[in-house]
Amino acid sequence: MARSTTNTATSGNKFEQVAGNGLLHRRALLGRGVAFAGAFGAGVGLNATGAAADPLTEAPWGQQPGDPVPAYQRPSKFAKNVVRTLSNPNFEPRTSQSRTPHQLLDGMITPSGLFFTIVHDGVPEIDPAVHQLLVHGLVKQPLIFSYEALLRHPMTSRIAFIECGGNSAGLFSPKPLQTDVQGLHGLVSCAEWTGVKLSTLLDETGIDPKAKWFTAEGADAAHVMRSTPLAKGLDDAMIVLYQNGEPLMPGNGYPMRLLLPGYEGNMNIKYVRRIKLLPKPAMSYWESQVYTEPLPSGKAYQFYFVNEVKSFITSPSPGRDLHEPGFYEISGIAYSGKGRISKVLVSADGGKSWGEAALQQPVLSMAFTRFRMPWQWSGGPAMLQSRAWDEDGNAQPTRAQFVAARGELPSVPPLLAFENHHFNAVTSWAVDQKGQVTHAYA
Ligand SMILES: Nc1nc2c(c(=O)[nH]1)N[C@H]1C(S)=C(S)[C@@H](COP(=O)(O)O)O[C@H]1N2
Ligand SMILES: [Mo]
Repeated sequence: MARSTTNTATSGNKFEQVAGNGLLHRRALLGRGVAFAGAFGAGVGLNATGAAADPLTEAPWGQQPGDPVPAYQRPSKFAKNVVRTLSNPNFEPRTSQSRTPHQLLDGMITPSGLFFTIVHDGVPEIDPAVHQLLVHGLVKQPLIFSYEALLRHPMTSRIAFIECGGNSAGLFSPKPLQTDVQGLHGLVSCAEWTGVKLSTLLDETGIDPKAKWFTAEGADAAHVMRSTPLAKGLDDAMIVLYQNGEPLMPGNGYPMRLLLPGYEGNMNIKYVRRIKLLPKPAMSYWESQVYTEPLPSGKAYQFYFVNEVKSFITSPSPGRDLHEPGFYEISGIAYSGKGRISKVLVSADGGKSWGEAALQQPVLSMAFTRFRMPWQWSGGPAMLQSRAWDEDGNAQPTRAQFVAARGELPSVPPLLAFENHHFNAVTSWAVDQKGQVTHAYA
């Protein structure tokens, strides 16, 4: 059986190069099978007689019946490394984070079991028959909603990402931390959420015109509480009951959570038990002590709500090395808390030249957008970067622009430290001649 590594992509000159170091025009992705023949290296041809015997030889799984399907299916044992990493596996009394393995996933939806989690005081085991949601404060008529009562309300669904303000905090380090996408950017995920719009519940309670803000508070021991402008509450805030079509996972807020599309993670209160309308922010511990940052200017970075436009390449990436020169698809995730992604540029030469990536449809507001870029790796050193723009006109900053505005830490911080929040600058992956991929600052 012949293994074809012929490089038709360059020898036939079938693909238009759009930027330096082998970036090809995105139209090369439009299913041109003939042009791609042999370009993948791993494509295996038939032997001289055309016999296709080998792939059809019966393996053990073709010779006897398999196992019954369990009531709730788990991934194949051969995909057992596609799991979250846990920051606090021994469950010491502190915050626990679990990080999404983006380098091993594709598409725009994060499976419920791999959605990142941050729990400040463990995962509560909440009985939905007992849990209640109180809506009070500056309302005309305070109301209590049971889980059952919410299930009888009109529901809506939307796809939205949630990102912890501390995601990518490791990139504040003056030296690039050597870890994978999961370690650097694993505190963001995207799901389909279904629930009752907060505006529907506030229609029932009525609103006192003095109300300008609301607080949301969780029923777990941490009782995380944050203040949000009421305008956001009346716009697209949702009391979520379902995640990717199934009841919320315990780590993500079962039986109900607040979703504030595009607003930083900790405002999306899980296990929500109270919504209280107020004339001004509550200045809770969580917003005045925790999610407030000193800026180089001496001012405080506080009440920043929106997760700014951001992107990163998930493949190739550290741990997903290249094994031989030839064609590769560069793939990654882009998102913005300010709307749809309008454009993603990719560079293979550390930002000297850029080509426009293909955006996988659908491109939705405040959701992950998968981008794809065809690349002909010559076998030489490369520096891969992605940079995103959103429909609101915001550009993802380069690292130099970001450090000038926000500063970097004087020493290497622990990977999961939250000293600094809202890192959204360009990430760079260095590819060496062996095809090994490492984190770099270009
Ligand atoms: N009640 C409650 N809500 C909470 C938290 C918590 O510990 N308890 N963690 C917050 C933080 S810091 C983040 S980033 C998001 C994470 O949501 P997820 O765990 O569903 O990904 O939930 C927020 N809401
Ligand atoms: Mo967070």
